[in-house]
Amino acid sequence: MAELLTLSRHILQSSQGHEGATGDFNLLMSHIATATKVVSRQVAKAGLLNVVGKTGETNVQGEEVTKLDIIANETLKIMLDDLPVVCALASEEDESFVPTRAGRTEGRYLIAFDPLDGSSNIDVNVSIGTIFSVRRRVKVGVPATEQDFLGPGSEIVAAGYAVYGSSTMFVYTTGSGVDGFTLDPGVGEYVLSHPNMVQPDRCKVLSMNHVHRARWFAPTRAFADHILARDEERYVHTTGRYIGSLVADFHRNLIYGGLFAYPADKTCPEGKLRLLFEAQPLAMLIEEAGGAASDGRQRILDIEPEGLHARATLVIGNKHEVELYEHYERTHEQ
Ligand code: AHM
Ligand code: MG
Repeated sequence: MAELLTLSRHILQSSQGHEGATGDFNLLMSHIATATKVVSRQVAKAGLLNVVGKTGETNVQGEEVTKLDIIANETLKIMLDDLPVVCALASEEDESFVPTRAGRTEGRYLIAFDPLDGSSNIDVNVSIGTIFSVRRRVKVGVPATEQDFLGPGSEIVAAGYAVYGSSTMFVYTTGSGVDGFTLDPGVGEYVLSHPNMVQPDRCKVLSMNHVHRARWFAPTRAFADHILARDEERYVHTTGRYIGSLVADFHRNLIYGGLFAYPADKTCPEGKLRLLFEAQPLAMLIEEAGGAASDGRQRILDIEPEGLHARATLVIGNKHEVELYEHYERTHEQ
């Protein structure tokens, strides 16, 4: 039998030899991974547990909240609350960040997460996921402030996601490449299945919600038309795929090559996706995998969010197409 490299061993191996490595960070990563296993089980059992469907409430974004959203959010918070190394947690589902019980003043790390991305797909058995990022606090010994979360994405020390699909995968980076693990439900462990993930440099997939075309600004329309015209050899085999779960669209494009774009438009002038909870972690992952992420004007990782729930245009995938999008932003009037 071939030797299986589990996520816990991988985390341990990756940190060996790192100067100042205390084991705290490994513990934190392992806790995040374990929390996603619990969410994965909840997602798998959703229909059975009668937790599918809406609660009838709206979240801070004014969107309907599904029951699983709440369950995933609570699960992550409970599982990360007793880690002394974690100072505070910020969730897409909560208006403010929450200090942890164990590390509220001394904890060196802050975690931001979207507990269940793609929640409109829960009721219909379509892939959804959890997205997270970890940053180090500048100052310890005092309670965290919202400002501590609002640095540019370039300050993130680890980012990743779990995607709950035909199998559950955990993909993460600590700044030296991207590795993907598949959950073996028999042993309950994430096992290395996609070492050193690099996005292929081909635009196999274009992921945009073309139904929104009428509300797109001119540069976005010009960009999409450029690719859809298929005049260039590079786009002859490009196809369209749009799941409506960012994390699943991203995961597919990371493996196949391609671009995902959710632009600001006439209805959402700030964009829909959240900088802190969605754009920053995926931007770190794609850059580590050889791709790029932009808001059309600048690198996502250079933007400082104005608040926990700040939104942005997200254009993410192959460098070539990200630069093409930026070209149309520069050269076309809105
Ligand atoms: P969510 O975090 O509430 O699930 O919302 C974000 C989702 C993304 O996963 C997805 O890319 C996008 O919203 C889909 O939006 P639309 O239906 O407008 O295309
Ligand atoms: Mg989301």
